[in-house]
Amino acid sequence: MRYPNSATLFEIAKSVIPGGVNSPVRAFRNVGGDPFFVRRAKGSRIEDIDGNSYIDYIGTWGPAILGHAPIAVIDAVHQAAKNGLSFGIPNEHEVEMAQMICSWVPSVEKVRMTNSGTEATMSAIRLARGYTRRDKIIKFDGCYHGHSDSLLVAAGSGALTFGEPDSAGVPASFAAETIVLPFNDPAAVEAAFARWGEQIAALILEPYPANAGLILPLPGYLSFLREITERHGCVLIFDEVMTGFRLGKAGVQGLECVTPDLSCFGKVIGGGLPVGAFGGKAEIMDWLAPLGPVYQAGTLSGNPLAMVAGLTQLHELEKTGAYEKLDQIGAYLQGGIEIILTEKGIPHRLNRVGSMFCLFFTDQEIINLESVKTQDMSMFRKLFWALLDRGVYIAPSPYETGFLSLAHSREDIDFTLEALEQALAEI
Ligand code: KE4
Repeated sequence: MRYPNSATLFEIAKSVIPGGVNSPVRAFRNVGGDPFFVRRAKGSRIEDIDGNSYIDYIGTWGPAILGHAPIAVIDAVHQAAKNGLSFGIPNEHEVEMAQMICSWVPSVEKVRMTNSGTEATMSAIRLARGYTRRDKIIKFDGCYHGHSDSLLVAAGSGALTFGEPDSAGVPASFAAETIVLPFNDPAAVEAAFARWGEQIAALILEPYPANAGLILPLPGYLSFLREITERHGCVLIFDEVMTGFRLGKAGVQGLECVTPDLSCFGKVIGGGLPVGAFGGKAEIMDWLAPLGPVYQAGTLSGNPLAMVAGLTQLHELEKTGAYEKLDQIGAYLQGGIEIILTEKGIPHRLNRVGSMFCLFFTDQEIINLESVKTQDMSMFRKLFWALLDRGVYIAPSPYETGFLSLAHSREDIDFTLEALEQALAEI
């Protein structure tokens, strides 16, 4: 069925889908106005049903690291689909995926596939609670780990976008087991362990928080978290749903040489199809059913199409220089933006690691959620629309992180920088 334009389709969507979207951040509520509807995507570009084309700096929130619709992934999924769409029976592709994750991420001795990042983090928390027989968990203000009840407390991403970091519907008794601390504040962590030490099952974090914009840990902070959790018998969980396989073969834990007990993954390992995974020490993972008493399951977990899509994508990333290329194109974008904003005397912080970046209109150092909130939101909203009008699509919220892909060319970056110059002149 073809619709005349996004505006008409959005009205229809709102009549049958809450808010017209299947995930809140897509609703453009933080920037005002209505979302467009996409018709197709290829490489670094997306096209909407209104005939507009944009350079895409979201990449479906992380999975499209090769760019959209990479032919190798399309072909592999097409071939696999001919053998069946889902089995609910062990299949070779899920074993190959598990072997690949264990091979790329040294801290992962065993791994279980899920169908989303939310399932991965929810399951990792349940596993840590079962393994330690403790109930409390620590998370950090602004970190987003999906929408499971225990973790939808002071969350980032879409929750933060709507200023509702604590969702309705989460029983106070659940939220009471979640201790929320400011990021990059060792004293706060020390105090929490001094008060609840032996009750804390797990400490979970995005090692590079990217759901309140991109925040980087202060030097030594991740090692400090590793030491204090070790000291208290607390399971350290790195949520690398976004950073895993994006910032290098071993994600942040590879860059920082800090080894968590459990890790969560998603996005890139599904090649755009629904996926999640959690893994780590076999001693902990073996507490999962059917071996152990911690139940966890999923009809489509390890399904052949998501596994084949993810495996094909990872094999492409294994090719020489893939991560170096991502870093180079990221540096080219960062350098260009810095020159423009510095020349115009616009206060800003631009955080970037490899192909992940985030621009904040503030002169404050970005070290935690509070510093993120000092940014000029109005300036961001104006820039979002001015860039969209010029064919550049950035995240519709200042609490998100931008992504580059191997399909982004220097010409795309030059086009983007020109659009930025013009946009800043307008707003
Ligand atoms: P999903 O359940 O959306 O697959 O994954 C949840 C999740 C867990 N952990 C981290 C670090 C994540 O970034 C996410 C999901 N990321 C957001 C983007 N900020 C998904 C976008 C959306 O909610 O629509």
